[in-house]
Amino acid sequence: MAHKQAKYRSDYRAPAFTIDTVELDFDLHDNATRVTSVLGVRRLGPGALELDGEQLKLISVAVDDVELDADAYILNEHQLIISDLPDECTLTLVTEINPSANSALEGLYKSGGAFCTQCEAEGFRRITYYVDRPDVLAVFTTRITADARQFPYLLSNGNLQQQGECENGRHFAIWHDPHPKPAYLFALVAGDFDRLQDTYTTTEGRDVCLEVFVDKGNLSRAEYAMVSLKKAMQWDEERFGLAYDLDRYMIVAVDFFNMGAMENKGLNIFNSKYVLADQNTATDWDFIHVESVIGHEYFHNWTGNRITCRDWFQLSLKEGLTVFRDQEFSSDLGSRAVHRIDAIRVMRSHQFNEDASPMAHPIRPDKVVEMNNFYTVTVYNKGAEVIRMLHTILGEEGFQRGMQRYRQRHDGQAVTCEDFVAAMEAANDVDLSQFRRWYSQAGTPVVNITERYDASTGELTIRCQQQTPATPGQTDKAPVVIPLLFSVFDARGQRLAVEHEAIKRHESGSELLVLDQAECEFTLSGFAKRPIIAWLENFSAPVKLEREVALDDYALLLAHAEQEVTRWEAAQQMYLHVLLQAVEQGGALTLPQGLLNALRQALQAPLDNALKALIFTPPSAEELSEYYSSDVPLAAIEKAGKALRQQLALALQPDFAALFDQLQASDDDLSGPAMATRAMANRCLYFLAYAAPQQYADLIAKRATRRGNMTVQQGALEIAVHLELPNRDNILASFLEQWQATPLVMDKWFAAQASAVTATTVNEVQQLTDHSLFTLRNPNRVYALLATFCRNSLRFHQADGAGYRLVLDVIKQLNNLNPQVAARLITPFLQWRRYDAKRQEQLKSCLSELQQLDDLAPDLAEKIASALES
Ligand code: B3K
Ligand code: ZN
Repeated sequence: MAHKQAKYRSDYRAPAFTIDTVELDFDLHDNATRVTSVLGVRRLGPGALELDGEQLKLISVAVDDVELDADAYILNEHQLIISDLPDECTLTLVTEINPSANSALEGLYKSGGAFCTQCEAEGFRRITYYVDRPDVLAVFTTRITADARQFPYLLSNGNLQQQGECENGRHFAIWHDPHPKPAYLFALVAGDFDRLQDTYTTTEGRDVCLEVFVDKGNLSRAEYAMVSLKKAMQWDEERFGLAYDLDRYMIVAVDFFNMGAMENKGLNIFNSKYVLADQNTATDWDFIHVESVIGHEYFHNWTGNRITCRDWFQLSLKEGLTVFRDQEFSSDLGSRAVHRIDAIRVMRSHQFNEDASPMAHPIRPDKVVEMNNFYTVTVYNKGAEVIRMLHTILGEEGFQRGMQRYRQRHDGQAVTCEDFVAAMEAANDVDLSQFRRWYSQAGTPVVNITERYDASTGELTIRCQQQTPATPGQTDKAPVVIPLLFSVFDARGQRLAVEHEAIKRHESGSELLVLDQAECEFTLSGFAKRPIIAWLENFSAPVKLEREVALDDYALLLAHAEQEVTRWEAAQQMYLHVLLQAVEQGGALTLPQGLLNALRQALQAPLDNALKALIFTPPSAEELSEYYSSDVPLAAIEKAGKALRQQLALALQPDFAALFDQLQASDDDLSGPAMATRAMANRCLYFLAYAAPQQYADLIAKRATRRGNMTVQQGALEIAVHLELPNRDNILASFLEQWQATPLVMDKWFAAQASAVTATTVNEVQQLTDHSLFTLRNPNRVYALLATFCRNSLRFHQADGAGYRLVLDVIKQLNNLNPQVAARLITPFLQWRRYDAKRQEQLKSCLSELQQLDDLAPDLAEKIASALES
């Protein structure tokens, strides 16, 4: 494959021609679908009309109904270029595509028996020739023709205008979307589904028909998605003042989908994983994710669709903002602390890792080869943290004022991150010049804080320093704007007031100090004794905090801090302190009495059980690894982690047992408290089984195989597999027998085995790639088994290299089948520099082997090049 050229953000230029109207006609057939596209084209500036196209068979081109000879245009592998066009004309293109052969799941493809599309970012060019860039906004009309029996539903964006019968048992439908949109939001679905229908009346009085389409027989598993959709519509009206703008909102669930879901205008297409849920088959977290992804795609209708991106470098404009919105949605509806902790964990275990990798990029990247490689935790999750910092600095009212200004200025346009920041700035009369560095600088800033208490004066002098490490292509970093939320406590855990001109009381209840210099020092006074400070409360900035750890201070915060996130953070810092110390000593660990006492107290305290479950989840091996930039001491990390869990289990066994007996929730109760109860019951059971495997094996087998609630079943299955209980094989076999016909549940069975840290893990994962229920063609299966394994760093990096070879082999196959999925699996190879010499050699040789493939996909090529160059 020809080497794909990099694109640079600074090279942006408006296109020579735009497209105002598109009339598409699809004659759907499995192997040869004919697409006729009639484009209303208009000149914007000098130059030829450059249409993008990939893997298309061009049948004909006509300008104003006059067919062009082949010498009237230039056709190459990626483009169709037509010069000498009038300033306005109608272009008619006929192409042919083969949806059945499309295993990359981009463009038009078959998922099971249905036709569906995925066009973001650059998939529309696999359907027809087009100016496939997000700043070309057109009004689409789509006619679909297909066999009536096989494909009773023919769907596209907007409103249904007409439908009817054709010859040969075929039928047609015509859809019209009045809102101009970029091609990446185009969608088409044809298939046979069960349909759940409902209505919603917006605050503006619009009656909206809501429809969820799922595979036959799954109607009852779609109800939660429908409820979530209505909640999202109402929430966006109440919190953001944004109402829906079409008469119809459709969601279609498909089994073959590379990502979570897609916000196509009026016709969302979802991975069935984020639609189908009932308590028998979905865990409590699955329900929460369904709600949040349904919300996310719905919220895109304003942040993404009505106001879209000028170019793909601006992706975080819609994704960072929409993730922030979905996080707020989940937090307003459920436990704010639990959702915040979830987001913090994603940042610390995945985004920090990406920021330290050869693929590190700012939330608004400057250079892209394959756009699909930039749907990252940096663009999405760090992007959301940047929006959250704006929210922290401006407050809810100021932030909403900025959102209104953004909408007034840019509704119906394709804009930039700069436009968003400028709207926030104008609406609040503030200067955000320095804040903009968050958009341009990659890497995780490190904030170092030292405190000096002077008992004679009662003064506390605080010194803060910030520094951002170099990342590929960015050696010099300037200081960023860091909102630091914190609270001050006395030695009994009472909150102390703070007075200082640089500090203000924030609406969250914390103090707010905005750190914008490389360093600053300030003095607080009036403390009879040394005060204790909880820094970076609520993870108020995506930074790493460095400070001297006093275990007792954290014990105090765990017991007394007002904010739940601060309590959880205190526990995490205590674990980290003990674990990192142990790793330095090769992994040997003895739990300090202070930590044990603090945790026992937390276990008995009247805290939310969901929070308790998180407090009793110590940092993962992956999170610990983040503390080492070279020679990651994997063996010591494994040993220390095991010792910590075992000693916790033994020391607190009676407490876990007593609590476990009290934790009862009925299987069909999906309320917050019931979910919290199940979460903590699973944690208790984990530690109990650790302490006394024989004693709990039967109970765990019962829970793992009793149908009724998947949180209970999956929790027990994981314990049995991860702790290698004596009845583990029987449990796996019964679970398989029970759920073999339900792929989304089988994914949990695959993942439980791929996430285990046992002597047999690598072998078992290898064998599971040949399991009859496994296929590389379905992304969900690949993610469940292999992406899970790739995140299992203790086994992926197994010293003999067997983990590497296993994944390498899969990546080679996926390079041809589905490059997007392949590129996701390569992530852990990129960081070869962080490991010892032997592993470095092995990882590098895997990368070189891939690089030598004749037909290496650009998705992989870009990542491999960055890893080997850096
Ligand atoms: N916007 C889509 C992602 C499309 C991915 C393209 N490779 C889903 C989302 O963020 O809502
Ligand atoms: Zn999104």
